[in-house]
Amino acid sequence: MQQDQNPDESIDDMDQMDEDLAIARSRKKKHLGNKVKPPHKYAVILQNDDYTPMEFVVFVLIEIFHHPPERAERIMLSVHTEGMGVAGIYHLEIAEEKAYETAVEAKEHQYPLNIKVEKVG
Ligand code: TYC
Repeated sequence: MQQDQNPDESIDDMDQMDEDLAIARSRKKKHLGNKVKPPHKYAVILQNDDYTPMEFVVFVLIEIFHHPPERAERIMLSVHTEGMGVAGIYHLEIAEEKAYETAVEAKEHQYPLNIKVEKVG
């Protein structure tokens, strides 16, 4: 049976392919490492206080952060007992928008609810 390549050439080809693959992978890595970084995420953090009603915090977590009622209740209670907690994690503009909306709503009711936006990681 005749082969169109001798075995030695075939091994050379394989070596070349391995080398090409290694180069392609290293280029891809460099590309990802240097240029295409995923955007940072930001946590909207609620702080506990003694005056903002629990129902209001739950309302904000449902209406502004779109949590289902049971989770909103859980987050609020965790902020109440732990001192602070994460309402949600978003890209910067969305995080700031939600923090602003929450602050406006709290101010309208004259509640001292404190909200921060913090970079994650
Ligand atoms: N500690 C408040 C109370 O007892 C409730 C509360 C929860 C306030 C979370 C702020 O971010 C907060 N009424």
